[in-house]
Amino acid sequence: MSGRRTYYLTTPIYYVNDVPHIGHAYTTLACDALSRFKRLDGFDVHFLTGTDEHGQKVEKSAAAAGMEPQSFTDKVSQNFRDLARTMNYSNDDFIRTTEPRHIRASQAIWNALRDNGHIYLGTYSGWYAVRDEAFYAESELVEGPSGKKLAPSGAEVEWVEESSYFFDLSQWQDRLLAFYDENPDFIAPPSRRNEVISFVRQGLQDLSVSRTSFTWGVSVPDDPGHVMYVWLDALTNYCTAVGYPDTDSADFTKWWPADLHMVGKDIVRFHAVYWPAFLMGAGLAPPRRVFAHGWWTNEGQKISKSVGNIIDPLDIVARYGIDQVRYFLLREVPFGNDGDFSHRAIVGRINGDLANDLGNLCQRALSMIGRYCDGVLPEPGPYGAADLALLGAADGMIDELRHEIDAQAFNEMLDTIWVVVRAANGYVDHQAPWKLQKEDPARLKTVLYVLAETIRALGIVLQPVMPDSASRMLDQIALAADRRSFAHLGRAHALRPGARFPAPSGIFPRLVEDEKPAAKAKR
Ligand code: ME8
Repeated sequence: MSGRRTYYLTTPIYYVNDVPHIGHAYTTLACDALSRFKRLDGFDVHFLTGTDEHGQKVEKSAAAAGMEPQSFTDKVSQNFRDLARTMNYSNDDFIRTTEPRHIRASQAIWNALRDNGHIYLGTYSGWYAVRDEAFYAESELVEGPSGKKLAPSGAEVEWVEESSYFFDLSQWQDRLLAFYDENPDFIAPPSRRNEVISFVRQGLQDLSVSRTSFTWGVSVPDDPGHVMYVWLDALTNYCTAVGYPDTDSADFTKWWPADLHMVGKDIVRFHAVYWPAFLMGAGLAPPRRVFAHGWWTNEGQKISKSVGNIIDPLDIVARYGIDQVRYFLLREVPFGNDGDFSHRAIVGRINGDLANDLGNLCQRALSMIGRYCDGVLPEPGPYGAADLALLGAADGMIDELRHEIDAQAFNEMLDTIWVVVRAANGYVDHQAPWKLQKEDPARLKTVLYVLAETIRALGIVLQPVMPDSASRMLDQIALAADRRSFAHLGRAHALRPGARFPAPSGIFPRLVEDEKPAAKAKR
């Protein structure tokens, strides 16, 4: 474990042109699980999310809605805050790029870049995709079905010719390549790292960082006819939130550089190429790591408003339950890969992993303690090999989990936990407490105690992914709230025999596959 005990992590700030969907929910969920894990592991965590409210795309969406950009962004930004509540996110801050603290920080980073000689005035003529808020070289464009030029993302491009300030990105190729070389963990997973390195190796062009053909943005200091390029403004949010431009402040020195920027693979270039160059240009340290996860499709199709197949996280939470959705999203797909959302798959996970494996384990063990021991945790006798094996596996999980969370391998983390869940179910089958009850009451006590201890370890390590259900598991073994951190894992903090457990109740109900969807959640 590293000596550093603070952890600063961020989600992308989401555009307010649209309502939140499963993709946005996913990135923030991953950060939430990571934040909760680190807090339980004794870290001081700062978890940031928020909304990206400037730029041409938002300006156009506001106009289409017949609203002023500010009132439009106020309204849509609120949807993202509501999502945070529904999904049980534990973010410490929610930043909006229209806030005064952020406008101040964006102008300050501009000034730092200009003072350090990295910004000059010129004219931009080239291709721009409003949907991506990105400039593209002619060579990157592809021809769409109707003969129109498209960005590699499929977004339409338009020709832009206007006065613009530029950032001298072309000067950063060697420094960036050296930085990637010295920091092999900076970009993950490796496929994204290779993609970024080959993009930078091909050579970089200076980047247009201001626009004059619209006004919805942060004004360029000393030249208010220009607004800052929305990505320079947006990326700066990560610094704003921890006190930039007050670089000597307690907050900034405590949290910067960020430990992790979590993003989707669509925006890796902005985070792993432009952002470290901007930061170094402004005399600031680059973040420690950028993880670019994969893309969710819906029943095999790309999720898009025009296809009309957007998955509203509020709907699936109302239908399946919050922790069930949280578990599914983190368990189903190796983090970093693309994944497909299907109702069949989520029902399969809920019935298989949650109801059959974990739910059944808790239900069997706790109802036997209720029935055979009047709900009082029995005193164990001497442990045999099978008992020690299960207790050892439960205690031993945490080192592996730490390693997996630092690699953002959420699905592997859940696999590691499920190895113990399955071992515990196998232990119940082998030990057959229902027989011991008649044949060997002393041994029965040991077996039930070992199971309660295993449930304690499982409940503690499941809190980051399924906070409500895990805390209900721990309530059922009467574990005090102040004994639920990772520091309380292990035999030294074991449950006290004689503790009285409440009457057990099922935590993970089985779903019937053709069950009707529950009523739509209210926003
Ligand atoms: O890009 N699958 O905002 P955005 C997985 N404002 N993740 C998905 C997804 C999908 N189908 N769709 C979206 C922006 N995401 C900028 C960011 S940061 C300084 C500025 C997630 O609203 C994923 O994290 O388009 C992706 O990177 C992000 O939403 C894009 O959100």
